Amino acid sequence: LVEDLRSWISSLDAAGMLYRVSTPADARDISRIISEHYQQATFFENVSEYRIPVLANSVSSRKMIALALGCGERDILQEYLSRISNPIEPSSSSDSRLCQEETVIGSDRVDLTSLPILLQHEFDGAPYISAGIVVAKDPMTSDYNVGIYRLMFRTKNELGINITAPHRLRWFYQKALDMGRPLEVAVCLGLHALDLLAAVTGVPEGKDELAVWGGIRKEPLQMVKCKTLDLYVPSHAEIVLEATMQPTGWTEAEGPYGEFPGTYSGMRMNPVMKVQAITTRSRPIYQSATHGGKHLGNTDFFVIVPQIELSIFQALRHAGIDAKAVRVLSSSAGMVCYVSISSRTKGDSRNALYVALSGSRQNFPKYCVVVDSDIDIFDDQQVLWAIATRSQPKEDVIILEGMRIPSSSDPSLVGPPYSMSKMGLDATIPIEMSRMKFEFSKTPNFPAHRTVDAPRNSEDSERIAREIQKKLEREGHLSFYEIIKDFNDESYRSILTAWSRLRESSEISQDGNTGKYFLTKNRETKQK
Ligand SMILES: Cc1cc2nc3c(=O)[nH]c(=O)nc-3n(C[C@H](O)[C@H](O)[C@H](O)COP(=O)(O)O)c2cc1C
Ligand SMILES: [Mn+2]
Repeated sequence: LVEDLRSWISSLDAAGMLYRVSTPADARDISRIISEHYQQATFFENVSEYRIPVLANSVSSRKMIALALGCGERDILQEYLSRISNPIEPSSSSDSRLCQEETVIGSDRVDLTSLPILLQHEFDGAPYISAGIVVAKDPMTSDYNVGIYRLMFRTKNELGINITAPHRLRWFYQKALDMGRPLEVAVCLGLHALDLLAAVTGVPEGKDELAVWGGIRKEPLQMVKCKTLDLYVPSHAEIVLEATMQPTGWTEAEGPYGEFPGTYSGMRMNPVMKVQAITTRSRPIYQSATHGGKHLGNTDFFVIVPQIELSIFQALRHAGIDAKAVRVLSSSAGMVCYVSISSRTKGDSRNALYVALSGSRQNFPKYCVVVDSDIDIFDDQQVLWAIATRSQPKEDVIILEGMRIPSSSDPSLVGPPYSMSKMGLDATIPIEMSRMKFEFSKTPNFPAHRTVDAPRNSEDSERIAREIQKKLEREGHLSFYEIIKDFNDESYRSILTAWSRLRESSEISQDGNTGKYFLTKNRETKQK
């Protein structure tokens, strides 16, 4: 087997993205320690009271996703798209039963307190399993769905599950409910970054999510049948919880939870699941996903960012816009997005804003800035520069109202029912305007030259002055840089002295419009 949680830990370690804690850590201190080292993944080799190590924050940056996909940070979109476009069917003939090396079967024997389930935020309703990939089958069609859902610890064998958002698992449960039947679910815990990426990718109705998962891994998933459910799960999972959701509906209070915007979601009414078996690899590793807090830019929310970027990118391309790059900022909880485009027609940038603000499957972002393709949107300073120099608020801001929301966890929303307004900022140079005045002031880039040590003498500067005259005679209007770059091997001070002489004697003049210089006697004849 190639890619599992253990290989991911090694990859992170080799890339310097892992903070390793070898001394025993108390489960109560773990969340704090993780957040103190937010720029890395944290691996607790030894958790007091538990024989189970913990990995967290392991898909929390663009760097980590690029590492998992084996590509550069700017190539994530293309790599992700190419993997999604080449699905690979799972393999059921596998005899690998890694995730069932140890089993506890029966809801009376199951004990969730055997897992280091963390209290992640001060006011969370309870400890939460946060990195569980929930696998389920459509009760009507038997199509598989996977998704990551937060799971609230209730009792030794009972978990709350948040399925309030209109995600696919919610519809599966609703169908089972309508049929008066329980829904079987398997919670897979402890997987590779590529698996988490696959779990949030989502597929259109009727498409097989397991094949897309295989495509993202670039190899067939090795599936193994659950011990007590009619479900298959990837055999390389560290831990699998086999559970059923009873057809009771949304009857139990769930929450609060420190959600991805960095604030608490309020209470929700939600179903619960009863865990009837726990199967694990031998010496399993527990995985936790970070959420919210002060360092939003470095939480495991990041795993969903490529999906949002791809969704916006495809919508733009579909709308005939030559989009070059899309960046959703994790530090904004997905609410701010930068898009760079190459404008072909007047209106491209405006259309791009409307599409980016409304075209993603997940309804992100809230704010979008569109810039020209000469701006590197992965550099915040360049984007701010474009905003500062290429936009006028009155002309270039659009506000859209009454739009669908990405999540009701946004504390600024008013409702229910919820809808939101969105803002677009066009920081592109209008296509009809000259690009000249928008250009960067670059540093002068003098060709290779020798350094002059010798003290300057007045003959030198006299000779240089004459040569400058000749050059202007030949070439007409030139900038200061254009003039002096040909005297590279001379002393800089000699050149300035020569310049001073020419100015004193009024032999050269500066054009009041262009700032370029010309020979005074040639004012009329040599003007460009
Ligand atoms: C760490 C993490 C936790 C998440 N928790 C939830 C959740 O509790 N409820 C939810 O509806 N979506 C949650 N999501 C988003 C879904 O996993 C994601 O939208 C997925 O594509 C939904 O899958 P589905 O629509 O195929 O069921 C979470 C995502 C991440 C990365
Ligand atoms: Mn899904």
